[in-house]
Amino acid sequence: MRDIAKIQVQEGRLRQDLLDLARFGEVPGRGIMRTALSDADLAARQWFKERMKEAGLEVHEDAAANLIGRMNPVVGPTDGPCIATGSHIDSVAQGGRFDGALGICAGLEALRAIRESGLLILCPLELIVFTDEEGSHFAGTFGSRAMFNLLQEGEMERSRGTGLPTLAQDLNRMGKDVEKISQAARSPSEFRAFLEVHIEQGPVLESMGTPIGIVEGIVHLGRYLIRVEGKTGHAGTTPMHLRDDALVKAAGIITAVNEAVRSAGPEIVGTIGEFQVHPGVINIIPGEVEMALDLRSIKKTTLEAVKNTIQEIVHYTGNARMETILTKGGVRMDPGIMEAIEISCRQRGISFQRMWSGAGHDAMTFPTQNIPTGMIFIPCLAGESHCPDEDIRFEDAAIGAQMLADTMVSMAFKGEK
Ligand code: HGY
Ligand code: MN
Ligand code: MN
Repeated sequence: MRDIAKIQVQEGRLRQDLLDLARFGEVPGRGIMRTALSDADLAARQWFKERMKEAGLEVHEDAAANLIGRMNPVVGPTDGPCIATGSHIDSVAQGGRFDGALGICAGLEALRAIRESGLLILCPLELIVFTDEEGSHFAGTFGSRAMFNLLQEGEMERSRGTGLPTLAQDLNRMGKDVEKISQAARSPSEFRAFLEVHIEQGPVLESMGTPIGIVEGIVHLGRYLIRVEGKTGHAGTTPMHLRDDALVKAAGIITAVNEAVRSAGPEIVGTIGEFQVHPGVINIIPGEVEMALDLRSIKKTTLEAVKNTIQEIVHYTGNARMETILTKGGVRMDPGIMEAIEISCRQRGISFQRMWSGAGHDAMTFPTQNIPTGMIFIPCLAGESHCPDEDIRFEDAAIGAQMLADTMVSMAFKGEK
């Protein structure tokens, strides 16, 4: 009997998990401060580890601090390729309660519901909490890239700015040996499929009144560090014509970047969201500025063209340089998985919308390994995310978890001819 309708997620349980998880790093009025491997993140991980064990998963933490919960089949081989789901528990600074959190809690609820259904699943199912998806240390999607040996040389020793911890420091702090990071690597053949549930982080589903987004692909992302050098000096005694003010030069770059992105049309967005001025003292002329640029486009050619324009702007500014942190994304989701999600929606009478993701996710790592991948979005109220006001409807969260459970099982059954 393979009646997927027997799988029934429980909204109340999922809601409680989401509200309990939101307590870790919650700062009144400033949202969630649970950046990767911070004390709040470590405490949240410990809490979630217990929830996974309570759900009957075998839990371990790999060399990259990814948390992996595995539900082995009750009969048959337990070492076969798995169908996995996962997302992240770390947040951006002053982030929302549901970015990443929804995916891991919906994944936990889906696995609980599958187990409770009594359906005979003959392949292992996994729930993975990936380390540092948001890139608060450096490039982001660290855990999923470590899982497939996609780390860049030296990236664990890099940070996003003077005085900020590196991943190596934070991994050492939690007792990991970064020399052994390669032990986190897994073969793509260990995975039959990967699925991620996530909040849309945009306004489309909410404006359409549609509870489910079936993601077709994830945009190309480029992240760059721009450094501008000037000359520190006394703010009172240095005449204006003798100054080399790094902040004034950086301001020119920011304005030119904004114009370059806007003039390239609606298919690209660009953001300078991180900015450090040194020494950053009221009576010293700024000697150095570090800023991080984030470019995204559905078209790689558009992103490359704008990146090259910005590279020239930086070059002609004088004593300024731009380095690429990482380029990623530009992946398509698996048609078979999109179809399976669609079938689940139709069977449950849930309306859906196919769409692209402007946000990056760990789900963009798996297609690079030819692992069939799918993403399920649920609406964000007012389309808001990466801010304290990020909010959802818990019934939408339950629908997302239900579609995930149904799809994971239909994928498992599909493989069992
Ligand atoms: O930046 C992003 O797109 C994601 O929220 N990490
Ligand atoms: Mn995010
Ligand atoms: Mn996210």
